Amino acid sequence: MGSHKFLNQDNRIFWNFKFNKSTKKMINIVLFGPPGSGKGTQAKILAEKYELKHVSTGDLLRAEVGAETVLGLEAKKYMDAGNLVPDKVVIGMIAGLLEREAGTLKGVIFDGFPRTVAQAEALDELLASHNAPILKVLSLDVSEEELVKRLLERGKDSGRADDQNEGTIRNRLKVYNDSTAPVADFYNTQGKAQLIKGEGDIDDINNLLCQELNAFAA
Ligand code: B4P
Repeated sequence: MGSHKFLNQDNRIFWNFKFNKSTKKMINIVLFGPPGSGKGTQAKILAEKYELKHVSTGDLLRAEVGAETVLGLEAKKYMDAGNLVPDKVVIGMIAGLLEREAGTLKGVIFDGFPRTVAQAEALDELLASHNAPILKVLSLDVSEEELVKRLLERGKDSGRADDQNEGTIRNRLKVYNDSTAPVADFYNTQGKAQLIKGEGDIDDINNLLCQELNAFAA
């Protein structure tokens, strides 16, 4: 069993993360929540702290859009309207990534995936073939008004079409309530979901998330 030490801003070691090198069991976490809840923000920090791969389907899709691939051109119309890109496309992207990289990774923080129950079922199957299930689903809890405020604020300089107007943002929240919120129930029945307060200082929220991940650092 190897351990990894991390430094906080005062350069004090605050975390010993033990990774079982003999079994190479992956540490796979889902960061869950509505658009604007801080998934992307927190996933970046956690991935760096724990040396896990940050997999954001939103970022992967935006890269395809930017490169004007066939997949990107198809995805763009869904994204700009605040709708979900079809499951088949997103699951295919994740399957490809795991196929290429799973053997080399300590673990993954999934950000923005899964977003439907069909995606969650597909992810369970994909990970079963690597004998590396999702260990924990950390779900960020933020009020709808705060979400709208954050996304409109980001829209001022993100250049993201889906952050530009309140109608599109409200549609994303409706899609979340209709299609994505049931994913939390899916993981609840597996006893893996944990609600985390997602409002307040970014560092304070990060500390709450770290406390949960601590359970895997025995
Ligand atoms: P994503 O890129 O996942 O977009 P998001 O949900 O808006 O991002 P996120 O929630 O991570 O943003 P964050 O809170 O970090 O998806 C975009 C689109 O891609 C989807 O609508 C869909 O069309 C498509 N897509 C992606 N995945 C898919 C899938 N699996 N299936 C189908 N379609 C898919 O940041 C929000 C803002 O809040 C930032 O400006 C940040 O600075 C700020 N913020 C964060 N924490 C804060 C805090 N504590 N206080 C104040 N502000 C905070």
